[in-house]
Amino acid sequence: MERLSDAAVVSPQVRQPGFDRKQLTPGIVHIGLGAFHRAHQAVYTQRALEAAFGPWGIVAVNLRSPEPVEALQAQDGLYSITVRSEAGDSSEVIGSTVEWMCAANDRQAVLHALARPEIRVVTLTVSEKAYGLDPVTGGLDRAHPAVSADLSSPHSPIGALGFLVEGLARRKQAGLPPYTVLCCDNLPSNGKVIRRLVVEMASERDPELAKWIEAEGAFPSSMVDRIVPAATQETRERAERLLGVSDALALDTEPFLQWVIEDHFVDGRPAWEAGGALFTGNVEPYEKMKLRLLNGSHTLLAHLGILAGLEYIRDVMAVPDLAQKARQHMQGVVSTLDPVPGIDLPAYIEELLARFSNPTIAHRNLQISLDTTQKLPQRLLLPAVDALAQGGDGAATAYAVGVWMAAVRKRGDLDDPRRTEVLEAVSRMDAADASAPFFDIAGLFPNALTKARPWRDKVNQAILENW
Ligand code: CS2
Repeated sequence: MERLSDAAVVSPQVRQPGFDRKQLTPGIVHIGLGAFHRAHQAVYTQRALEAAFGPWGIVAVNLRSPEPVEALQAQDGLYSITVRSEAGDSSEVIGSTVEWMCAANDRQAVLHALARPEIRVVTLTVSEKAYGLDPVTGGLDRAHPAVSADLSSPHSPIGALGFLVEGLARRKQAGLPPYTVLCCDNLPSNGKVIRRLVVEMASERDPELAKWIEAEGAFPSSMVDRIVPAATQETRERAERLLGVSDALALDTEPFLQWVIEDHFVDGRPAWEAGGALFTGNVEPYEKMKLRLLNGSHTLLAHLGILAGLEYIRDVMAVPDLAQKARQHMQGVVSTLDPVPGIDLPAYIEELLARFSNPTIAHRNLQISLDTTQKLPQRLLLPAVDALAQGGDGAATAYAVGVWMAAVRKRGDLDDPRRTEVLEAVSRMDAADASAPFFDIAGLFPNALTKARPWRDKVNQAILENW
């Protein structure tokens, strides 16, 4: 079968980039060439280029694996997404990517790209664990492998922060303005968090560099949302049928798409609003809403599914009692949210339940359970602290945390950067106070929860229900 490329003839039902790719020049470096980026920021950029063409092509950087980079190379930077719902499937070729590179294979190419004057924005989707954020201090986790490597060899970085800092240093040296750093990972106040980490890393090598970044840089926060399961052989076969050519990077995704961005850029940005992005002065209420309602209940559903031996989120949602637990979770944590401009929270909850139930989206519970120790704070623990501070009992969050503990007890193979510590806690679990060993995992639980006996009793109850 012929492969997707500039020259390939794609089925006429498939939407094509509505701009002249030959005229497209780079303006953005994106770090983290995963499925989420390809079905989110790259799609918004395509819409922006269609509505207001400009120098905003994407240079796609993958930090470690060369695979997606080689696939882009073989396909002239093109790939497809298939938006799936009960109403049917609709495919589109995405062409907003103009260059591609793998940092592990060619570090200098990435550093060179970051220092090019025409690059004005760097976006990131590298996952929560890649930053090296110490959850207790909010600063750098110096024991994080990439952080410690990049602190000791700042000119030959391996991690996301190291590349950001070395790229900024080269720009300062060249008399260029910094690029705007736009974090698109599921962390609260993600712009502020990354700014602090970048400044801290920069100050270790050169306090002047840190001051320049603080004074001249911009790190807008953003809330990103789209459910994009990891692609499978079935995904690629479906794309091949719909496109009439093969696509090694094909993805399935849901129709829903959202991006709320703090409008603070050093030197311009694409017209992402053309794809429906919302620019605002304060992203925090949106981030909190999404992390606590969507991601929090996702973590709950994934572990309920794992306990029940179910493969996908849609399977969990098909069991009325389990779907009801997701609803109860969201209704329980909604009181910890601030009002969100333009959003009706009860309607948002109903929409989430419908999205989770989409029968055409095969989102693996095991995929969502990846790295749960990195996700718990923003999804479940901070909302628990807020609920207790408001005089509530935090029952919803306690239940979800207990279900995670029960799931790791049942399945020792759940992947997590702190898996050794988690398994050590599991080995000491005792029905009398089943959650106790988890509270010894350094820096995981905030003090306010460690001290909250009634909340911990509720966690224990949830574990015993699933013992
Ligand atoms: C999921 C998210 O894997 C996970 O932890 O909760 O990837 C989720 O699908 C996205 O944040 C939706 O926007």
